[in-house]
Amino acid sequence: MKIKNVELSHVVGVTTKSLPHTGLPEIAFAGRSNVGKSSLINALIQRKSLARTSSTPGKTQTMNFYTVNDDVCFVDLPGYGYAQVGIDFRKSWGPMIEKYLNGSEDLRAVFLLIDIRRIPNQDDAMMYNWMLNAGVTPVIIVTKSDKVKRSQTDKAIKDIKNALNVTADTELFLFSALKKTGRDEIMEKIDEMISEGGNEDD
Ligand SMILES: Nc1nc2c(ncn2[C@@H]2O[C@H](COP(=O)(O)OP(=O)(O)OP(=O)(O)O)[C@@H](O)[C@H]2O)c(=O)[nH]1
Ligand SMILES: [Mg+2]
Repeated sequence: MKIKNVELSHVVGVTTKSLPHTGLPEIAFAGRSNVGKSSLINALIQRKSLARTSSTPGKTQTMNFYTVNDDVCFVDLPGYGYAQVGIDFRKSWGPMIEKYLNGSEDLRAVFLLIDIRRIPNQDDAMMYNWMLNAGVTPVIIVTKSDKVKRSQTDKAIKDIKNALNVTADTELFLFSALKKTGRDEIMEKIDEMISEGGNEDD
């Protein structure tokens, strides 16, 4: 997919009453705070900082919908698991994200991001198992691959797969926002998912 135009088309906060109906295939980006969700979206859409990133965890506090070429919508979700974010926010995000994940008619896939240096925790496992149960295509993106030596990459991936107990058909991509490793492969996967869209009921 060639990126022609990108627009922040919807912002959903905890007080937003109804979810947007984009009518486009949606791909949501989930994962712990600071794992690199917004950075991955920027790399995919080839914009330096349309999705706001920060070295302080808890930057994204709303669900931000980025419409790409009127073909697909990327949904940047607030990260989970960061205690410093006000407790009220944390309480309300759970239901907000859950409502979206369970209620969106257009959700095509969820990309679960895992930091290459961290063993997935309970929240990650819950997210992954939710995807399997909901019948949403799970894709794992191992982020910040530039942070470990190449000789340690295979072991890190193996540990992540083991901790999540991944199924054989779960796809996994290695990604670095710094080096853009994996960007084109992930985009190809997205293209594939979008074009498969019409045959869901087969
Ligand atoms: N070295 C390196 N740093 C990265 C990479 N991806 C993201 N970062 C850094 O990690 C920090 C967090 O990135 P974000 O993209 O804001 O993370 P997020 O998951 O959107 O965080 P929240 O919105 O707080 O949930 C930033 O300082 C990024 O520059 C990467 O591939 N390599
Ligand atoms: Mg973010």
